[in-house]
Amino acid sequence: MKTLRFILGDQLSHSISSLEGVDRQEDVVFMCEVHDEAIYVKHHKKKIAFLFSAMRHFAAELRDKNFKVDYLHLDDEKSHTSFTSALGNAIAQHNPDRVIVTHPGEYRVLKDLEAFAADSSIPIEIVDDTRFLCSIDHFHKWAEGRKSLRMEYFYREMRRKYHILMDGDHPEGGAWNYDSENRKPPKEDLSVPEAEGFEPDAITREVLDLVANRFSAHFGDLEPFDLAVTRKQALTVLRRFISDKLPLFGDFQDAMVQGEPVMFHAKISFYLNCGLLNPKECIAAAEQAYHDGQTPLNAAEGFIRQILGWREYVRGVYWLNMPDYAHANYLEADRRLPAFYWTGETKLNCLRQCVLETKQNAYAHHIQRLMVLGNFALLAGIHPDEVNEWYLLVYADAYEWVEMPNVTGMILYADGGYLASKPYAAGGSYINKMSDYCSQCSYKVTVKNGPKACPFNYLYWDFIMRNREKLESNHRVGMMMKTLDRMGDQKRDAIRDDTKRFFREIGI
Ligand code: FAD
Ligand code: DLZ
Ligand code: SF4
Repeated sequence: MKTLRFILGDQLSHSISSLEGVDRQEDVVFMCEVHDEAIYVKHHKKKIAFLFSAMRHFAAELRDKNFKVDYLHLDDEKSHTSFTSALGNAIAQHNPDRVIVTHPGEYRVLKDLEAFAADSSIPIEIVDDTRFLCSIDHFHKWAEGRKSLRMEYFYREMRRKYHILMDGDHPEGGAWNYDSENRKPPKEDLSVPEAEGFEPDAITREVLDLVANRFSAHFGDLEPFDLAVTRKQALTVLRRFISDKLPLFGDFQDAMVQGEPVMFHAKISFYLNCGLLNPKECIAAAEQAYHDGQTPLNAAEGFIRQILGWREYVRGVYWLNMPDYAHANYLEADRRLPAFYWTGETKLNCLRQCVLETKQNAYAHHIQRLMVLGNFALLAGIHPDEVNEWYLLVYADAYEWVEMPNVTGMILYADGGYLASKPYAAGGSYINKMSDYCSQCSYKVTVKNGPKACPFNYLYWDFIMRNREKLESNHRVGMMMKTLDRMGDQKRDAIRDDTKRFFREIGI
């Protein structure tokens, strides 16, 4: 049976389920660069270049393995604007008996494919994405009947199921989680090993020219470009991380240092999410490093939890709750995103650093995304649509299945506490403890009110006051309510006045 095997840009794995049982003589692998995917949000230039280059390299590897590959370049004369028009054309051209595609990562793409399938004269089979350790069905079953879904319990089940860091029936070392050891502030003399970088080859150069010509109005710096674009290169990044950085990953997981955009993080999300790396091999590499005595348990467990726990969990939450999740706005946040999220032009040094690094690298590490950029969006009450769009387009690892739960659930509390047990809201002292940003800021982190005060300080209390009714039922915020009640009216008025003045100043 002649089969057209449709591979999307984030499915660049040789073991992808849509290739299972492939007949290299008869079947055709179809891949396409389409305009709509690049502009449905105006992705960072580096993100488009990364993905197109990785797609072209992947197609070349398949051809080397004697697959028949039909690859549509964005600048081909016969290029198409959407997946479905490109697919329709490929069916007409190759005349297959059926199409097989692996389940897409985004709800809108799934719906388009389902609509296309309903009108198609040949079967369009959408098969499970077996790269994930928890299938969408399994997550549905796990979630059934639970009032609230907590990542920690899901994670423990996954540890047991795959027997990862287990000592018989018990967690290795006696505890499931070593986060209490993982919150060290940065030391002054901290030396961060250099990350792996790769010279662009001819394929990447061609893509860089294409993106420079076609997407110059998009956010972000296209060059320098040194990302891995093949599986071989991505494996080098993983190996270097395991040997050079993993031992201190846990200790400095929450630390931020000016001029160190990656710290002890792996910077592998780009590769994991488009398929150049497989989550199972990343987990196995970290577990092996622990068993070989090369990395401590708090580091290996902390890293494994991100992939086996958080990554799988947010995907489950996404598919369980779409399409409603996209409209969640529990706190009724309605402000616009400040202009400095695009330019980096702000006196708040922490935000300036995180935005500028995002602009340069299409990357920021987790704590920058969560406790600086995300914390500000939460405290300022930015509308979830604005925040989701920003996160989806600025990061080269962003696909809706992973971006949206992190934004809507984790940073904005827009799902009312479904994903996060409390809002990740913090004043300036948290950022000061975990970074060196404040010593280089024009605001004073120790000052609570007035024009010199760190805006996070009054924004925090204004956020609590504004959302009091909605947060009161959360016992983890209860302490904050008591502190608020002990403040005098004068103090509360000063907080409100500072907040209003600040919002006026930044034009939101
Ligand atoms: P490391 O810190 O080295 O962690 C290793 C891996 O664990 C990551 O590569 C990633 O695959 C996984 N991981 C860690 N935290 C999470 C998490 N919260 N959710 C899912 N996977 C996780 N991650 C994305 O891959 N795409 C996104 O679009 C994305 N958007 C985010 C938006 C916000 C507001 C926040 C707070 C987090 C977001 N994350 C996203 C999660 C996390 O910040 C990134 O995965 C991480 O920064 C990627 O860098 P790394 O590979 O160096 O990660
Ligand atoms: C992000 C992206 C971009 C910019 N371009 C393409 C493309 O031209 N072709 C493609 O197959 N995939 C692209 N992607 C990734 C898709 O948006 C991704 O496959 C879906 O978001 C997953 O459902
Ligand atoms: Fe950010 Fe406030 Fe510190 Fe400035 S003082 S860097 S605004 S936390």
